[in-house]
Formats: sequence, C-alpha cells, structure tokens
Amino acid sequence: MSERRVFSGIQPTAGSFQLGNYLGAIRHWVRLQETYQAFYCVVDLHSLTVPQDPAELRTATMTAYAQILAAGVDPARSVPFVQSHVAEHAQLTWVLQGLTGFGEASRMTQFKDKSTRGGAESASVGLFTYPMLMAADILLYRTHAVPVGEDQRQHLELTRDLAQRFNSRFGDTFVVPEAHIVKETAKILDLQDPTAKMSKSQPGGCVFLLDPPKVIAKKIRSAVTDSETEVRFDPAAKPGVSNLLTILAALTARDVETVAKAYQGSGYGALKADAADAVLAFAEPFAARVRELLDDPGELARVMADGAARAREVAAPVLATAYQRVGLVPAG
Ligand code: AQP
Repeated sequence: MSERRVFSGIQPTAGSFQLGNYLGAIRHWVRLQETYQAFYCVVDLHSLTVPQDPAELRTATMTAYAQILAAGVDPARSVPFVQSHVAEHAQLTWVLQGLTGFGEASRMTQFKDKSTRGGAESASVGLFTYPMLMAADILLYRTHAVPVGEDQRQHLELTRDLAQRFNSRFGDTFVVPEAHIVKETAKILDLQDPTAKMSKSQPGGCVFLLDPPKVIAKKIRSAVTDSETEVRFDPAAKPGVSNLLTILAALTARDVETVAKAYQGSGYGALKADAADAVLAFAEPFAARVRELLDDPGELARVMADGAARAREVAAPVLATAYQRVGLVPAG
C-alpha cells in the first residue's frame, strides 16, 4: 500500500447526495482508495454552520455514511468515518483560525455566496470559519491529494497556504496537499439553469440520487437545453446539452466527444432519454444498497466506530505535534 494519503469529505445536510457530488467527488474516492491510504469523512460539523434540525441531522448523517459505502467506498480499503467522532478536527481548527487573516477568510467566494443568500447579517460565524475546519480535516491526515469538485478549489488553496504558513513558522508539520480535480466532471450543472453548478440548495435543477426513479427521469427529460437541435459538446455555447453529454459520458465510461458523435442527427430527445437511463442504471441499485445498509443500523454504527478509531490513530499524534509546536503545554 502506498504511503501517499487522500482525504475528502461530504456534508450530510440533505437526505440524499446529488448527482454532482457523485460525479465530481465520490466516484473518484472509490477509484483512489485502490492506490492511496484513503480517509473519507461525513463532515457533520460543517453542517452546523447553517441551521439544522437535530433529528434530521442525525438521520442525514447515517444516510450519508450509508451512501458513501453504497457508492463503493470499502472499509477494508479505506477509512470512512464521521467528522464529529474525531475531536481533533475541531481542536486543530482553533489553531488554524489563529493563523488565518480576517481579510483572507473574507475573500472566500463560497462564504460570500452563502452568506448573501440568507442575508449577510444572519450568516453564522461558523460559515465564515468553515474553510479552516476543512483545512484541519485535510491537514490532520498529512494528506497528499484531495478529490473535490471545482467549487472547492479556493478552499484548497487556503488549506495549502495555511499548511505552508504553519510549517514556516513552527517547523515542518503538515504535508501541503494538492487538489485532485477531474476536469471533465468538476462542475456538473443545474439542469434548469445550466449556468450554475448543480447544488442541493437549488432542488429544481438538482438530481437527488435517492429520489424515486420517476422523479429523477422527469428532471433529466425536462432539462433546459437551447433552441437549436444539433447535439454538440460546446460548454460555452451549449451548456445544457454539454452537461447532459458530460453526465452520460461519465456514467457510461466513454469520452464526451464519442458520445456526442453518437447523437448526431438524432436531436435532444434521445440524448435526454439515454442520460436518464444511465443515471437510473446507477441510482436504482445504489438506492437499494443504501436501504439495505440502513436496515442494519447496528452494523452501520459498528463500521462507523471502527472508522473513527482508525482515523483517530492518525489524527491524534498530528494534533499533538501541532499543539506542541505552537507552544501549548501537554496535559500529562
Ligand atoms: N455540481 C457539482 N459538480 C461537481 N462536484 C460537485 N460537488 C458538489 N456539487 C458539485 C462536490 O461534491 C463534494 C461534496 O460537497 P459538499 O459536501 O460541499 O456538498 P454540498 O456543498 O453540500 O453540495 P451542494 O449540493 O453543492 O450544496 P450547497 O447547495 O449547500 O452548495 C465536494 O467535493 C464538491 O466539490
């Protein structure tokens, strides 16, 4: 097994992962566990940066964990765990907050977007310090590569800056991680507004993988395209059609140009129908596997606890080193 490590996380805030989460991130998690020491995390603490119903959050966390396993993350090949089970994440965050400039954090576009959506005054301080928690997640595992979608690139840059800053002030402690962004699927677009990324907070144009098959198929069949009829991969001029081609190509393991050629002369209807079929061919067995895992909560909790214990084995000594280097006196 390689000494190189990969880390990534996903929020449990919706009842179901959306297609962008799967294509942009989790699919790559599954692949990378074959060649890296892999740590994958349901980042429940990140979800607390916006209001949550406690019972819903508990259910969403169990469901998110089941979805990671159902997607192919294998506890025998990787370490899947829940962020709040490893207290070191919150502890290192505090140290990193002390190293982050207020102006630097203010430039994070995700904070600007999310805080303006609900009114800047009502945005939590947690939403502001979200990227430092993400940096702590990654740095605790001395991570080399972080598979994420394009929307996380800026947070990754901040993580790299914080690692370098810490290392140069206090001595070499953290690995400076690289973003692992697979260009083709880095930004799956909203089906109703193909200028925006697919996102659970815009449910109209978002495919939730655990939704009933009919709902999924209908959303894809009614995807916004354009007033032409020619199927062509041209993200700038034809974002809706190109998005459908990207989805279909990724799910059928083909090159996007090859897929586009197959629809020359056949119009948008056939493309939409095949994209819907491809999504369902993944989503239906995925949902069945999620249900199976959730039907045995005792076993799921056991796997979770095992993941947390293995994560802590790596995170605890890294946190202890960081605490010691910044001058905190050890407890005993
Ligand atoms: N549309 C997308 N295309 C490609 N990758 C995406 N990711 C999210 N949306 C897309 C990637 O999924 C991983 C998990 O992201 P997250 O935990 O930040 O999920 P999220 O932000 O809760 O997902 P949403 O739907 O995007 O939520 P909101 O509406 O809150 O913004 C990450 O690697 C992310 O890049």
